[in-house]
Amino acid sequence: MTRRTVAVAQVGGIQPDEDRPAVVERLVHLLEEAAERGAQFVVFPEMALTTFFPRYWTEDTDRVDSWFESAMPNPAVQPLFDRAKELGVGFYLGYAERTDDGHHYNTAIVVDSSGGICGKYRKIHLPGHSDNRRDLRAQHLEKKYFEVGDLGFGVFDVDGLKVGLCLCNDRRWPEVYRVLALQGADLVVLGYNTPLDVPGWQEPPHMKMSTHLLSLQAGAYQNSLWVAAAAKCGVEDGSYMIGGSAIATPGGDILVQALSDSDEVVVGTIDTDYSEPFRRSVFDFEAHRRPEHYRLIIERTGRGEPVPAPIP
Ligand code: ING
Repeated sequence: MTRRTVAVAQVGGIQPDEDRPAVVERLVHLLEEAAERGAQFVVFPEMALTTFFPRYWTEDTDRVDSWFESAMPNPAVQPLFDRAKELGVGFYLGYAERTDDGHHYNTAIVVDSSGGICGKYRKIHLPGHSDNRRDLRAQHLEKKYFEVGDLGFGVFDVDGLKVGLCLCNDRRWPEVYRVLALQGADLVVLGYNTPLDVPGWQEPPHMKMSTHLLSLQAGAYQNSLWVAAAAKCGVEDGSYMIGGSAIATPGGDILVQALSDSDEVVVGTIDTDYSEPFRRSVFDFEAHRRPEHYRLIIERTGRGEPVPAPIP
């Protein structure tokens, strides 16, 4: 059995002119509160160091470069790594990554309690568009600024807990949790930035929150694992993003959920034993899954015609 006290560190809006040291100071304060409340692992949001810049169209490469980290850790983020190590707390952090050979990813890392990076993920499901839709109130240009991740969906040992990583839109795709569950993940962690105003899909506002929570609960329940999700939320440069940071249980319940849409720490204790009854019954993968009938999931990308099924 592994019990781990996990904190989800929800971060309120980061304004375009907020510099890295100021942002990192906020993250350190959230980390300290989490540690004070017994947390051993802290989940920060996606792109936790900058404003959600994919809302802007720009061809100013210097401005774009200013949003990306070319090393991790780096001097601006080092205070977070140092404080976490002092407190003996591991963490998940999302940020925009520029590689030495010029690739750009929406990235997340996990750091263990000794301060070492023990896992990395580059976002695979990039929502939105890559063209300039200047007529829109808000654009969602992740396909312009980021390349599709090249690291797959990985599960990493973080101080004895098997932690699967993903980011934001990934949480809406059931394949993600299943691939991580098939690797034995005890806990899936993710950060997200979910604007109310997303091009092409103006669902009623309440559905932004309901589909977010549904995605966490379904992923957790259908794969008998814990899910911890941290929002960057509130108003950023006039654009509202939902909160709803939460921990979902392997039974599909919500263990804890943030109340606000600003900086807020929520803490819950997860227990890997709690997954066992589900894994030994309804979701005993070995006993019940029939991959030979799931071929279409791999063979097709989009919707197609029904597969002719002979009627015996
Ligand atoms: N954000 C959003 C998300 O999946 C989105 C994009 C919002 C897609 C609402 C569809 C509906 O939460 C990111 N960054 O993926």
